[in-house]
Amino acid sequence: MSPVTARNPHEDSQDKKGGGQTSGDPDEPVVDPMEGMGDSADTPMLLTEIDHIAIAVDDLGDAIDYYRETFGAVVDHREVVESDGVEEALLKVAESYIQLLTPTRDDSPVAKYLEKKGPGLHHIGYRVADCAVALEAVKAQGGRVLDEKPRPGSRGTTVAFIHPKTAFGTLIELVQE
Ligand code: CMX
Ligand code: CO
Repeated sequence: MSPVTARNPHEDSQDKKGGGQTSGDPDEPVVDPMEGMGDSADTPMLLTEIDHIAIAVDDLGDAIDYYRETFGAVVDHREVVESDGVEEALLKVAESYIQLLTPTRDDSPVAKYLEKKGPGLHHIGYRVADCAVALEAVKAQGGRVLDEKPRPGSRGTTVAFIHPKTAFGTLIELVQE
């Protein structure tokens, strides 16, 4: 029998060693192969797709060239979001986007990020059916949010950002198309 089917995840096991995935080393912690695998009956799945992966860059043109020349990925949408102090270029990958992000002014949060960390992964946008519902779900779980209410994002979306502190260090954006 495979390790995944070997044990009932709901059992209050005194004998986890019998079913968990181990190397046989008695000192190694037992891994529950079913952990996180959809046994939470009361939490509906709110994420419908990866909307975008945002990458902070110093020079938007250089980054666009890199993606075109290396991967043949081309710009699908370009927009300045003045209220956020950023310019974005969206490159479509299947139903998701790579969002190349650059600051439009010195006090932009993305300028601060680049100064501190240099170019790189900035945030992940998870697509949701209803941004307000997803945001309330985050708050109900004690998650800290950066946007108390959904607000306009780029290309006519409605978005809200979640504080990375309560999201395992990742800046998360909820995106409703
Ligand atoms: N990764 C991890 N942590 C980050 C982070 C990142 N990329 N960016 C910010 N943080 C941290 C900060 O260090 C700060 O931590 P502390 O509270 O511990 O000091 C915290 O997150 C809050 O950051 P902030 O910049 O001080 O908070 P603001 O409320 O001023 O701004 C946010 C929050 C998310 C709006 C801003 O940081 C940002 O990223 N703006 C750009 C938004 C954007 O991409 N707009 C494009 C349009 C939207 C879209 O459609 O994608
Ligand atoms: Co984004």
